[in-house]
Amino acid sequence: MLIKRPSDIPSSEITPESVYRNRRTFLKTAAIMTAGTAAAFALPRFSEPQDPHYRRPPAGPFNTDEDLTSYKDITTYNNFYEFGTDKDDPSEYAGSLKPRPWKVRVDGEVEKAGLYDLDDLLKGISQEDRVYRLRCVEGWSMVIPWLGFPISVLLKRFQPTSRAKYVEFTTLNDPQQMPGLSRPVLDWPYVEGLRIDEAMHPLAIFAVGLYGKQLPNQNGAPLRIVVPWKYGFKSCKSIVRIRLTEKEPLPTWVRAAPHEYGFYSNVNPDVDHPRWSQKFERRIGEFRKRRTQLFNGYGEQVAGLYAGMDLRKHF
Ligand SMILES: Nc1nc2c(c(=O)[nH]1)N[C@H]1C(S)=C(S)[C@@H](COP(=O)(O)O)O[C@H]1N2
Ligand SMILES: [Mo]
Repeated sequence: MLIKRPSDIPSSEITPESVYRNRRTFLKTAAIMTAGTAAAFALPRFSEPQDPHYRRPPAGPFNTDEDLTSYKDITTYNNFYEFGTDKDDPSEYAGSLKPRPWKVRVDGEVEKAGLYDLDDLLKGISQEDRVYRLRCVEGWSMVIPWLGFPISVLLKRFQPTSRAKYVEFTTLNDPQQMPGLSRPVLDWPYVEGLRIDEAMHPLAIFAVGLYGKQLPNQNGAPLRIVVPWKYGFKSCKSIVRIRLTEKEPLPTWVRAAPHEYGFYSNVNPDVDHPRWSQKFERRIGEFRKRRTQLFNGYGEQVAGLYAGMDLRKHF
């Protein structure tokens, strides 16, 4: 495809990244016109640690202007038990995951059930840069420039029936690709769930990249969810199945320890985990702890989803 280079960009700024970004704008239009360009999400792979020319999207209601966590921290401090339980296990062992070709099964309460190729699903989706604060239940947080698109964009295509009240996401369960699966630390495969109105909220995204490039395997390649007002464990990674259901799904951590983890898992400094306080968090890269905010600071956008609900009971 021919790439036009706007003349207003000084040649010193013509890095692979900025070339890609120009191309991306172009492809966005192209995808709408032809509705069939798989290339819209053909992101470059990471070949260097972090592109120094990465330009973050502007701050807004969905984006924060806080300092970004470094690429190195984002990709070496991970929780992905399919590759081991230590934080540095995923970056060490996720090389065996093959993110392409990738199939996603869509079933349950939808008109358009089927086994879809991921690249077909990504056709015609215009990508949006978003910077999210991701939070983890262990009391740490990062600011990650995810690249993705609202979950609602795909869900609508599958045409949920009137009985669809929840969405369940399932991670790959292949011991050949995921060495950690040979140990019974969790009841595999890893499963997560959202109420359908939560999943349809524009802040809830499928992420396919970060820092402008393909999602590294240890971060949940090739497709994961990011729900920035919830604790990190809601972020189901390397998704192979999306099921719409009438009944509340049973997420892996709720199944493992129902008195410790609830279905909703909204970030809430006033509801302690039975074994630790959730009032403070450590931003990776910082020393002093920060006060944790209700809904991770996205209350204005999402509090309405829980109007009338007792968040202590529905934790
Ligand atoms: N399949 C799968 N998804 C998972 C996990 C996991 O072990 N397996 N860990 C969860 C937890 S506990 C956290 S905190 C986040 C961490 O995401 P990150 O490593 O991209 O920061 O992923 C979540 N998604
Ligand atoms: Mo976590």
